[in-house]
Amino acid sequence: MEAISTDFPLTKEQIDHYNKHGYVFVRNFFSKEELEPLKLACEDDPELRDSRTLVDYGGSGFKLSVWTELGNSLLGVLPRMARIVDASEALEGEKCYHWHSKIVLKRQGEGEVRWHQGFGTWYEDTCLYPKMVSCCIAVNENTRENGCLQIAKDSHHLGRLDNVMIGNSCATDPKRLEIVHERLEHIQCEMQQGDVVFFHANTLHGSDVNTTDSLRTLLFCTYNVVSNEPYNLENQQHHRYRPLNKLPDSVLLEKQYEGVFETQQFHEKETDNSPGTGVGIRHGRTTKATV
Ligand SMILES: O=C(O)CCC(=O)C(=O)O
Ligand SMILES: [Fe+2]
Repeated sequence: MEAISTDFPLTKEQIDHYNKHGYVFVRNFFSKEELEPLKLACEDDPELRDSRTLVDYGGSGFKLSVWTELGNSLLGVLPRMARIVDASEALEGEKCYHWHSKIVLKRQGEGEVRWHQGFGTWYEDTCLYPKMVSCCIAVNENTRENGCLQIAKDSHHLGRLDNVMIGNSCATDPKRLEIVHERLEHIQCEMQQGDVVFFHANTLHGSDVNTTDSLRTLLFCTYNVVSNEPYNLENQQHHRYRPLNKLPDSVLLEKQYEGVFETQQFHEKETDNSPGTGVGIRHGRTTKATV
């Protein structure tokens, strides 16, 4: 059988930009037709089958739905598309597996995401290297007003920064963050439906509240390199290596999936994560608070 690969690989300039600055935008990576069923399903059920977990920093916080299982729903098919897997492997320079995916949907008044690095959490998952890449897909238009993702340019060169617990979650140490914000350029990831931004595990990012009355829907697909599987697999339900069987780029247009998220298995919703229980949500994973 012929190996499946994308017809639209990233260019050398795009890969160089990612390595230099810790992120790269690829406009129109997905077409509107490919993403419209997901956009409509999110509008129809913004609670995503009651799968959203609240990350509560004491303010509005934000809510996310996380999954690792890649079944036959649109949410299971999309992270396996050659277009996105080949791009992630080109950026990491190694074979990758699916770490997890999540939808961060912001309704009006929701969505403060304190600044953090993905590797803050994934380090705790016992990965040795920050060799993960996230592809953030604008499922609908993401603007400053509705709380688009924000990135600190070149911050992946800082290494892993310490975290502090705030509310039921963790965020980058505010003292160091202040200096980072003074010195590093701040990128507002405004995107049209179908645009994506890939960013590195150590790239600092956060976002503001959605001040509009429409939704802000962002889909994250995160990949780890195969050689960087967590070294401690005890209690590791979700992040073990599993072979990633790529699908042709055409699967979304040809609607080769069964429903959008009706059958999707999400990670269990956290129930007792109130501050003081000693349990903190680490952006998609519950762990003992360490700070
Ligand atoms: O949706 C956003 O704006 C950022 C969310 C995020 O960084 C996360 O869930 O780890
Ligand atoms: Fe994040």
